[in-house]
Amino acid sequence: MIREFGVLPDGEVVHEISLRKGTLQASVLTLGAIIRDLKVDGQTVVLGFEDLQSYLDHSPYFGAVAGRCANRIAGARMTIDGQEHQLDVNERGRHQLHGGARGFSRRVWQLEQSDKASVLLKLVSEDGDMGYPGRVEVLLRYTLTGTGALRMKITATADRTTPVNLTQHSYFNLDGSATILDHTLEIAADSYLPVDEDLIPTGEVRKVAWTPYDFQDGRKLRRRAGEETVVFDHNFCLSDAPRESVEFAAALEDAAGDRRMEVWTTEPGLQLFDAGGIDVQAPGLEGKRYGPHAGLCLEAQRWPDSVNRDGFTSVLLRPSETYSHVTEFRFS
Ligand code: G6D
Repeated sequence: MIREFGVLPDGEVVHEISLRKGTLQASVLTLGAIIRDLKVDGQTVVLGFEDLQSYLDHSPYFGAVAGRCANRIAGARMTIDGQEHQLDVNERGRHQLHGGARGFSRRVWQLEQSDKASVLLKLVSEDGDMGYPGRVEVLLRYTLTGTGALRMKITATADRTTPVNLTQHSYFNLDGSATILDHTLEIAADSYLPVDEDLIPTGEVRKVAWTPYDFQDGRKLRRRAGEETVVFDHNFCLSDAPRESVEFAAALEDAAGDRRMEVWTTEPGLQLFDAGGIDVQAPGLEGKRYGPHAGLCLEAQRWPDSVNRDGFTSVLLRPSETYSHVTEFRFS
């Protein structure tokens, strides 16, 4: 089902597409390719809003697809094939976050096709968009599968060499409780990227063993004694480079252990952000107030700030290549 969700100040119409398959129901917006709502057996498992204005005024990227380059680019600058590019600055007055002020999460995507369980969206990002070189065409399909998963498949091409690194930025909360601190999270990563005071990777790849970042055997998000100041807003290293097909990345279970979500992805990195700093000043889905730790993001992507790090696998997309990314959220 497709309905008009709202109209942007510039007159552009935002549509909502409702999908359904088995125990899953999803609502997708053409604004930012946002997953507005996702229900498993009738239980809402993501954070979102009921109205368009709240997305424009209050959303910390709820459910959106972040790009052209997800996460931070240090100094909002990069050099490609010897040419320096100044990107749009939208983070702490000096960096870029999630592709700039009008990144992909703030754009209205074209609705190409939809049926009961899937939707295909397209976005064209013109040469110079947010400071990036080259025109990029992105195709994204969300599918509810017969096996209880939401699958996102993205491909992109460019007419000039440019970085492309997209991620799905849903905030999950599997039981609707006030915080996810009693959810248990497992991440299949034996190392992570430490960050500086601006949350930008320092370049070091550090082992998680004997640190609060060891999620290999599963741990609750709630900080243990001595971890009171620990922040979870880091990239976990799943592999060095993208994989051909999806592999297990993470598993999240609600406090009672009744609902489980697994993340499977082709991407080499997983940004864990447990939203300690959010305090959303507008009612969310079902009238909920979203305070600190109301949900957590498991953002599959290539490693942050790769454009400025020789040691990280390149995120550059060349005109002869196709960017490809598949992430699945599997529920049981
Ligand atoms: C991302 O890692 C970042 C966070 O630091 C940011 O605050 C959030 O998006 C909005 O997950």
